[in-house]
Amino acid sequence: LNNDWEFIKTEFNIDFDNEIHSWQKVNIPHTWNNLDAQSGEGFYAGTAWYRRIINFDQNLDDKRVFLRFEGVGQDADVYLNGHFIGNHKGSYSAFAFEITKEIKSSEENELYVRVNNEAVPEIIPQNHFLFTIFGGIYRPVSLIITDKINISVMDFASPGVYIRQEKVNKTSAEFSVTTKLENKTFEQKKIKIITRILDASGKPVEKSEKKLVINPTGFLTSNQQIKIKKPHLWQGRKDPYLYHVMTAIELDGKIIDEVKQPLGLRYFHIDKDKGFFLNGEPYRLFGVCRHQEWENYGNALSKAQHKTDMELIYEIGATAVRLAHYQQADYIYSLCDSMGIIVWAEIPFVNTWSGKESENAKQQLIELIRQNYNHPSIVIWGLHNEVHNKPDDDYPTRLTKILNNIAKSEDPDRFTVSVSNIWWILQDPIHFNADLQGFNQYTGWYGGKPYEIEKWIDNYRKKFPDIPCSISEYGAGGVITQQSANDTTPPNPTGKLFPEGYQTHYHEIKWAIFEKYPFLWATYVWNMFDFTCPLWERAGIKGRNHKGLITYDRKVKKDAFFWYKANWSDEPVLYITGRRYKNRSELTDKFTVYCNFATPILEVNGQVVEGRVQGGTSVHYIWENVELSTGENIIRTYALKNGEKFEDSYSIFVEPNAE
Ligand code: GCB
Repeated sequence: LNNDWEFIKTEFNIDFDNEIHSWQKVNIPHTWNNLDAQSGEGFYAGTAWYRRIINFDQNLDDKRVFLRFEGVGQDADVYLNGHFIGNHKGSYSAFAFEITKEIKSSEENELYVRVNNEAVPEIIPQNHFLFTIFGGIYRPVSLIITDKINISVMDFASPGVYIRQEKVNKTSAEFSVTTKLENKTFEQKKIKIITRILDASGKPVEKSEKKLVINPTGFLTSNQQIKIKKPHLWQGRKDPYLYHVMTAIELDGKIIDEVKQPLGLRYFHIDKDKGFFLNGEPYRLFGVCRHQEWENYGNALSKAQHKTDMELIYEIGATAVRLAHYQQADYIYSLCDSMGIIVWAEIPFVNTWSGKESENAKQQLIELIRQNYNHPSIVIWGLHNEVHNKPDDDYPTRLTKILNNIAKSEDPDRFTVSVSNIWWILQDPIHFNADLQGFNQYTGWYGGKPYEIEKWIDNYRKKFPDIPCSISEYGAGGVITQQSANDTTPPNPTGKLFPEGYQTHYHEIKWAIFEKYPFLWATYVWNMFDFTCPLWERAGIKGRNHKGLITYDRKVKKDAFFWYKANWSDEPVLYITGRRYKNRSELTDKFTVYCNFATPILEVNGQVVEGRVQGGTSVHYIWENVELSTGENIIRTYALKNGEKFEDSYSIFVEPNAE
């Protein structure tokens, strides 16, 4: 139901106001904050209304009808033909309502949705401080029509089918397929559940059939145990092999409902000394965090935009992604499944707490898990981010204990994680609740120097040798229009200038250190893309967080992007940093090349430059005190890979004594 909606950004009364407003035509996905969040000017957090006419061109007498919203930011009241259908709180999870009784088959049906995106104490997140809670129906809306006996649509808007990988190894895979069924016929019925496993080419490889008697009450849970010998494992980026599970209901010899879900057979564990293991082999998790928003679109993204983001994350060579700070589009998790990128998924219990959000946090956690249970890429559920107790109130500890229990009973096979930004917090019991620890570690940005992280890691290791640790965020602001000769002094993190060169320097130091510590079970750059913070003004720019490796419009890969690509990816990378630092005033300067397949040569104005030194990792080459000429200088690097010549070059202008 994505086309032909109408919209007004105001409070509105369905009974009285229909004549006095002029509605704007919009399509879904839609947000009203696509421009004001990014400009930081006049950010509107409030109420808006959407409406749409639905016509049904089929007889629905023996059907059930549902509306499913994949994401509405953030408090939604749904009305159909004047009836209040339901409310959903939380911007990031899907929800579904049954509308069978309210629809009129032969007439126009009027659907109204009231949406509000004000931060309130009852809904997580509590504020617009770390990121924008965009307002709008910003993910697809579906109309689902089923028979009176169906695979449940209403189990927290999940697919109704849960594949639990119970015992997977290289020789066999045993898993259960649980299907939640409903019967609204008012009669007991005999049905058959047919579950087929298809290989990646669509060929059936296993089948399980189960006869059931379904009563016209409640959910019936059907369970099928399935075994595949010599399974083709899902092996991350190396081989993200996917089977599919097709679960169908057969009634009187006819298939009346069917759901398709992905199945990537894998097993994993974390070793406190050696980090993450996938299918019994060490598999290092390094990658980025991602927010779901683009310049001029906000969070109302098309599939193509989501795909572009995941392709960039794939290109940089990430093995892992933290989909922070909330549930993201189902399509994103599907792309992670098919690209082999390991996911940390989380709920938006971030930054602060009110003491009134527990019901909503529990609901969003159940929705996150049930809706995404079958994605093989997900291995970790995140419970909270930088939420700390107060001296006289341990509410966050109590709530996260409940959240952890929910995660464990919903899904006994994945890890839970707790995130803090202060390391001594480990003495705080909020951290005892989850399996794993994540630290948002910004040494070199919010205070200190980048290399101080090494001391931090060593101290952590001595103090907590048995508690697996990850760096859940690290990053530094970098603005491509801000260039400077001084790239090693940390800027003021709330100040006016965030030179790109400092961001590059910061990441060079950080990754060179992290690379040496495989006991860190994961590291995640904050962030893959610049994103909006409507309440911020940093680097002299309103409404933006600049820690992305790529600009908000996705047009420019900053230098630090190539640093990671050279270190992480198997694709050949040869890249000289500093191309946007065009106008310089010194006649000597430092040049840095990243190359992951050979030792590169550097030339300035056609002359080979001597004095190359190795930087922090094997791809990092530095030439200090390189002599330049007044005026234009051509900087060029080249290297050979199996006889093929790769090169990169740019020009700069030197004007001694220039400002
Ligand atoms: C953090 C938060 C993240 C912020 C980031 C920053 O620790 O978890 O949401 O965006 O710091 O840039 O300050």
